[in-house]
Amino acid sequence: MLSEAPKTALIIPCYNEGRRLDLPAFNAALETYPELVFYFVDDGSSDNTYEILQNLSADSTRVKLLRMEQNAGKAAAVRHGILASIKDGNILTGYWDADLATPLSELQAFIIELSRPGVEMVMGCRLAHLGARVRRKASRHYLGRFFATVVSELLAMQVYDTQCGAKLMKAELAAKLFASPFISGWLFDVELIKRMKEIYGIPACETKIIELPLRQWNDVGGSKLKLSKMLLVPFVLLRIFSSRS
Ligand SMILES: Nc1nc2c(ncn2[C@@H]2O[C@H](COP(=O)(O)OP(=O)(O)O)[C@@H](O)[C@H]2O)c(=O)[nH]1
Ligand SMILES: [Mg+2]
Repeated sequence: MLSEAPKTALIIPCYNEGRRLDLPAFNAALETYPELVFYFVDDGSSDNTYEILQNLSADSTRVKLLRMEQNAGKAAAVRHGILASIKDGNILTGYWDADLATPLSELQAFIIELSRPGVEMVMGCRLAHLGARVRRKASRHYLGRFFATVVSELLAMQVYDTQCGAKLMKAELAAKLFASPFISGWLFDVELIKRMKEIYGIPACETKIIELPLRQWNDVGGSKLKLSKMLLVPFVLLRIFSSRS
């Protein structure tokens, strides 16, 4: 643990996560990181997600609970939480998938990277390598690698993994990147990098953004990403890259 960790917010978007939320893991992280505040955003869930989160937030002042009246998609839910976390004066803010596919034990490495001069955004990177435990189904891995290669060509930047659901950044940067709504519901990570490139240019982005190879990443079952959404990827990318944000 860092001795002087900055006030850090993690937005946890939750859509029908009642069966996947690992409450002990979230509570353990609150003990490990005294400066950490969770912002859970219930995105119009139709299961008992909101009730579970109400109980969790009743037990800690460092668990905030936000709610979208209707299901608005991951991008809108994350944006809602990020804007609230900036208003509350957090120094670092970011988002983390509710299924904890990236375990919260990885967070410390993100915070350490952000303490290095010039670093403004840290993105988890699912790079399977010796010494790490990164396991993905072969189909998701190859689809993911194909997608990442196309996106890095479109961005003209060597990004290895835009879609990992664990990202942390300086709140000052987040205020710029999340200022306006996103085109896409769940490819907004690509839009974030595109926005950053438009603000700072490629050379600066290559030092301000760090991809952090995770030591552990688990392919948690129960993904809500449906094949129908995957088939729309080319069209969504076309919209993203033909627009100016
Ligand atoms: N707000 C919101 N979050 C969603 C939606 N669908 C998925 N999520 C959240 O996005 C994160 C990743 O979702 P998951 O189903 O694990 O996707 P995958 O691991 O990328 O296949 C989780 O925190 C989900 O609760 C949605 O429609 N709205
Ligand atoms: Mg997942």
